[in-house]
Amino acid sequence: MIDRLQQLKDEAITKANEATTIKELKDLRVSYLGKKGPITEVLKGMGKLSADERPKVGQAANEVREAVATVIEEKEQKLEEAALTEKLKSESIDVTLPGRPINKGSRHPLTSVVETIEDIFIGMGFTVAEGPEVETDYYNFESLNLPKDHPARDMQDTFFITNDLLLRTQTSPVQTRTMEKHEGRGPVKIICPGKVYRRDEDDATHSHQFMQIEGLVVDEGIRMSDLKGIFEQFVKKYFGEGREIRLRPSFFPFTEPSAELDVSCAICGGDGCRTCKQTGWIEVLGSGMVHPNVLRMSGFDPEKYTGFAFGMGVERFAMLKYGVDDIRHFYTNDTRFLSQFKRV
Ligand code: 2U9
Repeated sequence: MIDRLQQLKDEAITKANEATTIKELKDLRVSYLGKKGPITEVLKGMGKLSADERPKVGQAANEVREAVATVIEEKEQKLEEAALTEKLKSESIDVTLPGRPINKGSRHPLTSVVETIEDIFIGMGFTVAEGPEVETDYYNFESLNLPKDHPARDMQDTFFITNDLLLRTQTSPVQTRTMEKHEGRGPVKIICPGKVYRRDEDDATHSHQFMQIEGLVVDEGIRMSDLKGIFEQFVKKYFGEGREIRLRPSFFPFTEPSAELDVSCAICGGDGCRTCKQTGWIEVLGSGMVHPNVLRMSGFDPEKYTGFAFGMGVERFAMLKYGVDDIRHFYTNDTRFLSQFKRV
């Protein structure tokens, strides 16, 4: 019996050493050490042995079991280690390789221009106010001295949603809403950036959706010279030193008197060129003293308070700054256009 056990041991150890997979070892363990295995079979026959031989065979059987189990375990460990080494080798990363470049987006040029202009006005004590893009007829028109039958309403073809609701055609309603909140007490000193909508045919200089920045200053004793002083500072900061400005009379229903602001042409230095249409001047914004009707409707006493307001188109500023010749570039999201505005 002891010989048979020895033979089983040698057999199992050889097979374990030859095994190349964990599964083979598991099967070996079951077949040699399991309840139905040959070693158990040998032990079952121990009843026939003499009391003398029985403990010797029992001890030998236990030694065989232990030896086989140990060899299987050790081989299992070896195979596991080899598998792990193989896995680590196949998954190894060369940390010295250069990284793949990540394609980062960039700030939209209109956002950059809005932020630049906001910063300039914040530096002069203005705060930024925002409001809804879907407006009521009252805030978009009535509160700005444009009653229902006013001919100037035709100037801006409007996207109406209902009889009374519309997409704002300018950011001015934000200003009358802000004035209302002040309940007749100055000062008000705000700029209002945002999207506006007009039923224009899109072409190189018109877009049915565009961006405006409007400004409003209301307080006691505000005069046209304050407006001019703010413009001088603004032009110096946005367009750089050395540009002249001029105010040219104009008309808007919400301001009286009204004026347009021209800046001397940077391309020709005022001599006249294609960009300034040979005039030497470039029109950049509209402005004026807030109409007394507008002040009154929003709760301010026009006998006590005066104010100035202005409005500019952001796309126009961006086109002048970056030399863009078609407003539609800002809205077609062509990355060949947008990626040129990456900041370093
Ligand atoms: C209030 C009172 C007055 C805002 C003004 C303009 C003149 C103007 C245009 C510039 C180019 C619109 O985007 S554009 O087409 N805007 O010329 N805007 S005065 O006047 C206001 C605003 C609010 C309470």
